[in-house]
Amino acid sequence: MQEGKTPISRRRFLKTSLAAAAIGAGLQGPLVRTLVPEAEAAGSRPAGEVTSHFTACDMCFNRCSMIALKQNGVIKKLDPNPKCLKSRGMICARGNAAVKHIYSPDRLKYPLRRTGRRGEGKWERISWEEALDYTAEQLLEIAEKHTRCGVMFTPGVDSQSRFVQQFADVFGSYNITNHESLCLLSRNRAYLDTFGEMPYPDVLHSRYIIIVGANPLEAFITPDTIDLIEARKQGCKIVVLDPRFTKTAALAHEWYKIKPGTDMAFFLALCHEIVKGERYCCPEKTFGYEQFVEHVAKYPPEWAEKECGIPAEDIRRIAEEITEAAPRAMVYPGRRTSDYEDSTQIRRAMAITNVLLDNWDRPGGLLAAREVGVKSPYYDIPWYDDNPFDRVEAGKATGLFDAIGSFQLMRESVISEEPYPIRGWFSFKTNFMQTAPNRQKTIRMLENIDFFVNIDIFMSDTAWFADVVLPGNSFLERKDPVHPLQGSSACACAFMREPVVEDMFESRPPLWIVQELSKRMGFGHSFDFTIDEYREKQVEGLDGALEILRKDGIYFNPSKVYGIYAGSPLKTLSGVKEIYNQRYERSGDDPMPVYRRPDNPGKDKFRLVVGRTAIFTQSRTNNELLTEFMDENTLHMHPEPASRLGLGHGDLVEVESETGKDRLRLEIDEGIESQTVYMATGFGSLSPQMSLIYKKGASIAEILKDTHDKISGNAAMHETLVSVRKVS
Ligand SMILES: Nc1nc2c(c(=O)[nH]1)N[C@H]1C(S)=C(S)[C@@H](COP(=O)(O)OP(=O)(O)OC[C@H]3O[C@@H](n4cnc5c(=O)[nH]c(N)nc54)[C@H](O)[C@@H]3O)O[C@H]1N2
Ligand SMILES: Nc1nc2c(c(=O)[nH]1)N[C@H]1C(S)=C(S)[C@@H](COP(=O)(O)OP(=O)(O)OC[C@H]3O[C@@H](n4cnc5c(=O)[nH]c(N)nc54)[C@H](O)[C@@H]3O)O[C@H]1N2
Ligand code: SF4
Ligand SMILES: [Mo]
Repeated sequence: MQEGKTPISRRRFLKTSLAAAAIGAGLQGPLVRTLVPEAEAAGSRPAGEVTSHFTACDMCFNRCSMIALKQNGVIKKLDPNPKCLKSRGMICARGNAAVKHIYSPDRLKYPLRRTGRRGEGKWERISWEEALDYTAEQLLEIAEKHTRCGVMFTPGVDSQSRFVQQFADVFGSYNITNHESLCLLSRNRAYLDTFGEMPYPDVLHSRYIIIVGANPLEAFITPDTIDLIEARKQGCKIVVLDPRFTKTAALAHEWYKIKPGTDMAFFLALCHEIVKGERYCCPEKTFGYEQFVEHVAKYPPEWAEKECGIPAEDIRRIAEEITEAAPRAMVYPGRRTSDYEDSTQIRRAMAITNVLLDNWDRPGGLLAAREVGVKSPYYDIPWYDDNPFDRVEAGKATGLFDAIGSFQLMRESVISEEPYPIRGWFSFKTNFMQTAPNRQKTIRMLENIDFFVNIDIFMSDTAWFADVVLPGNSFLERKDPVHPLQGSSACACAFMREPVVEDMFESRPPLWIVQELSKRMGFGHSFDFTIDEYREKQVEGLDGALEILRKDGIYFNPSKVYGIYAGSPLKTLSGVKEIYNQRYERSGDDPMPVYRRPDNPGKDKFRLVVGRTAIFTQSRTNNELLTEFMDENTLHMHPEPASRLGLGHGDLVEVESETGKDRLRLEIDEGIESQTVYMATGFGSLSPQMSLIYKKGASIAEILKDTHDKISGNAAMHETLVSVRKVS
């Protein structure tokens, strides 16, 4: 292995990264000079045998199956597993850069306890024994004073999050939430309330795809990202609506620089045109078709043009083209929809367009969700008489998901102590200081939290404010349960991880942490199992699944892909596709989507929108290989308003909303709508131990307004209006 301080060059990294994407690529020699002492030492030994190990990437939620190549005890390279159909045998640059995720000098090494004020950065190293005793004692004390629901849990989304969830359940709190209320709940709500389940798009076989408020060529979703490129090669037409010229827009045949927040106008007009033709929709398979025809009569393309800026003749033509291509046509459902206060209704308009295209359960359309049949072993949840009736934010949004709730609404309740106090926080693998809008409010919430324990592999901004920080182990060190990945039946699969290397420093697996805590808290029997025993229970009835996982690293059991519902009722209230939603009617929401004009930003103000880069996952920017591509974020602004405001490329600017402000450099961007500005997420870190991003660029979480979608309670980040001024 290469010694010395030279970091890998950007060009060399790109080359290796692309090579890794080629199916079956072999070992290309040492990739990274690690910064971990053991690994450094190993590097000076004679080259040992290279061994390969199945794992699955954990750099984002896609969890592409991977093969890790190890030599002298050090991970040298990560390759894609060609047998993984869901990821189409690919790993992306982030996956490849996972070597720097595990071998980062910033990794948390030992349990720490805060000694100064919160956020002051004064810590003492403590033993695991002490950390566990103290945490157990603090949690029990809060339960004693404020009931079990007085502790809230954010268990992350990970193969072992199930154990953190189980720990929260057995401990007895209902106040459990994860990142989903900052991500996709409004989309899920809309599709569940239309089709009875969250469908998976059959991108590969589609002939016409409209993509709105999504950017799958940068925000990777497998297999969609890869299939989109393949579908285009096969002649699929792609139309993109986005206020920014994204990579997906670059792939598209047509891109409309839409005014943000006006998508529903486009879809209502599109439906107005589609129902005139009555070509594809089958009214007998839907609930409320007649009412809908009447409803959209109010929304002709000429009206929509004034709202969203897309010419009426284009809307008419797209309606014609897409009905021609239907049922092998779709409005892509997208994923992150934490954007507007009527986000569920916007996605309902998109879902209803899919209903009219009659693409449900058919090739090139939307497919039924399926898992391979991995079981969730049963556990008892005790009853606590003194617990309150419901979760703390219950009833604060009409279509809140009972099991997930809403982080923002929960945060309001912690601050107001209504309807009851929450005084403890147990967090695993989430970083809400960077990913929840209004960072100052999260800091304010902590004033009401007596004890906060955080498990991470880095001193994230959130860990920085904790009372006890516990070092988790990374995915390359973990032995994980079998993990099912939901998809269409063509893509549903399962994987499991074996440790590629041993736990580094004093990092420990989540299961071990909750086992140790449970023993101390009197419910150790609930976690009296090993991962191996757990896996056996998970795969009961799946013949040979564990052997296949050991042999191939991935398990599929493909079945019928299309026509799964043939003749049988959907899981909706009416049993058919619901255009008119009766539950919404009962809860006082619009049973069919009604257009709400977004606020005009006003003179010299802008709407701040959020969006992914292909390089980073959410706030996980502190990676030496990835920051070579971008080491701070910039504010993207169209040249016209920039020159009007006297701002130039590279100027330091202050961006201010009603929520907060932060500073970063300006980037002139011809591809952005003129009243919209954009910056990447995951910069302007408060924690000095995120050494590559500490105070680099701005934290968008400081600026984003923390309002929410009125139905699902999902965050509504794009409701943020900002002013921008030059800092002299
Ligand atoms: N590389 C990478 N891949 C990822 C992730 C990652 O962090 N990095 N994260 C994963 C996760 S958790 C998720 S949820 C998905 C997210 O996947 P997507 O939802 O596809 O990603 P976003 O980048 O949030 O896409 C939102 C797009 O909407 C545009 N937009 C903003 N406002 C409007 C509007 O009013 N109308 C329209 N039509 N467009 C608008 C934005 O400019 C942006 O391009 O990506 C997943 N994949
Ligand atoms: N401004 C803005 N906010 C957003 C978004 C956005 O695009 N912009 N996107 C939204 C979306 S779609 C989502 S899904 C959410 C995501 O919200 P979060 O889940 O809070 O975001 P991540 O950045 O993925 O944070 C994951 C944390 O887990 C830690 N971690 C990584 N690997 C491990 C591990 O193996 N073990 C442990 N214990 N910890 C680990 C990381 O260091 C990091 O601190 O953010 C939402 N919020
Ligand atoms: S898309 Fe990239 S980061 Fe996400 S799981 Fe796959 S390889 Fe990892
Ligand atoms: Mo997400």
